[in-house]
Amino acid sequence: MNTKGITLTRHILLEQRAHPSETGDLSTLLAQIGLATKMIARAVSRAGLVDVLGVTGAVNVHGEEVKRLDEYANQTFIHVFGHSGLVCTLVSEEMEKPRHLSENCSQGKYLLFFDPIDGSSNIDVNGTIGTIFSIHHRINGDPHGTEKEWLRPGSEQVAAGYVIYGPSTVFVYTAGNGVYGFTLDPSIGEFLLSHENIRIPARGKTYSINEGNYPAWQPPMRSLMDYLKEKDPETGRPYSLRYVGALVADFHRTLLQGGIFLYPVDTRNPQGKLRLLYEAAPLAFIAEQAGGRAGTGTERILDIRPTGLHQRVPLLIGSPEDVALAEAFCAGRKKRDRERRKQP
Ligand code: AHM
Ligand code: MG
Repeated sequence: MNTKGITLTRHILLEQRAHPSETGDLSTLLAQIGLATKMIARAVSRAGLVDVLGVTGAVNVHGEEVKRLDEYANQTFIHVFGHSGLVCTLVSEEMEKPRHLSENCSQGKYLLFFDPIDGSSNIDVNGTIGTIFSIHHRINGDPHGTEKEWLRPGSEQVAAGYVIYGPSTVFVYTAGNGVYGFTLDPSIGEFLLSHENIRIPARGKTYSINEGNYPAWQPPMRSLMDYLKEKDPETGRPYSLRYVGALVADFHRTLLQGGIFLYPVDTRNPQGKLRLLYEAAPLAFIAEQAGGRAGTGTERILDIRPTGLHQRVPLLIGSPEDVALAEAFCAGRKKRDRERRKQP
């Protein structure tokens, strides 16, 4: 059946009928994320006209300045889910501690992890930004939740997704049965199916990384970047560099066109920069569902058992062959292979 053009809500209901292990609650929850992100998209589209540009003056748990739009988007999620009855706990990049929505905890079955505005440094220059989310089941009835409940590996996610606020607003999600994308039609205020069953190409032609950090990387990462820039048409090199500086935007391009996004460890970020629970894990779930791969260089992202809510990890994500190549460099293998080939 051609379902192109159907609404997000209808798509979720059809999916649920085909895979009935979840109740209608997950559909409602995803639809509510759709509502929250439509509200954020409206603020983003009028950012220069309404009072959402600039900083609040506060500093978040990561030591970063909180932008007004970060605060607005975070509050929007809290308002939308405050009376939903579905989500007991919210964990956000903008909140040091989990936020319990106690009125929901008697029946709310889910935990929601989110980065309300990803790519905040793009806000004031009308650059692309996004929202990322990850949904887990609660595992016990404790009304206040426990660390054990929050610190779960990405492999246990029920659903995950992101919204990209670019020239158009696009909602991409997986509930473990493929990856689907919906474009917001602002004239009717609905997300409509535009990208059916997204599959990532096996390899791409671009790499995406903050090259300004080159001197601060470890030697294998520098070697990988040198290798990708060498001319060798047989292996599709040199690769082109693309870097928006908003993970959602760089990942979305990589998902649709192939290639690799990397945020490795460096001397300033010895654990990596990106956060596991609401940045790396949800995108890793989407990447794998689309046939891609996501790791730290030595470990699969979805296997990591978190030790802290705002834990950071190195992230290598994208086309399976490109990520495998990067992992070979991290393990010191590729360099040796190359040197061997060059010997007479
Ligand atoms: P944010 O969620 O606070 O905006 O930070 C995460 C962002 C990612 O979107 C992006 O990939 C990365 O940080 C860019 O970092 P850098 O400016 O160091 O290249
Ligand atoms: Mg972010």
